[in-house]
Amino acid sequence: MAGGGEGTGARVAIVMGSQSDWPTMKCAAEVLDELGVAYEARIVSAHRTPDRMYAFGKEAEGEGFRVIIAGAGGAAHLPGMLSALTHLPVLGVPVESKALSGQDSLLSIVQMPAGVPTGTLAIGKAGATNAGLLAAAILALGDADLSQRLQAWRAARSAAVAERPQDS
Ligand code: RP5
Repeated sequence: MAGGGEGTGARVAIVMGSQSDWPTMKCAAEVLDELGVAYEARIVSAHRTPDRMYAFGKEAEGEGFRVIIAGAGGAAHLPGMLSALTHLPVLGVPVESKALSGQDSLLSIVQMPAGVPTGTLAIGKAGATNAGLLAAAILALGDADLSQRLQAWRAARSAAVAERPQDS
């Protein structure tokens, strides 16, 4: 894992409401690894550990983070609450829930009141991967080397798409 501890220079925080969110949120971590972007992953629950959430939201910028990726499922209040606590950009990932397949997560994250923005990604692993890519794109605005790596990553993805389908 890139980053991995306080004072390591991680610019991206990946936070999630539960250990059970990690298989989804790991997709953000994996793409950041591929792009050489340091991150730190933590469990921060809006409901079960509200004091931890408050402290993280207030201290994130001072810890050196520049972008927060926040994933949660069900009554997914973590991304919006963090948006209320920090001026850093917050990218919300709706984790696919068992009861409502993530529709609850999506609606809990997306409909923020004007003035408290939370970027909202797709439900599940695709959203987590894209949150990682968006975090990298935000950081790349001030990092020419990262911008080059991101463009190369995107170009490689395009090059990997065959022009014609084949029987497997
Ligand atoms: C949310 O409740 C978490 O983000 C998770 O997606 C969901 C279920 O959590 P667990 O009961 O699996 O810990 O707070």
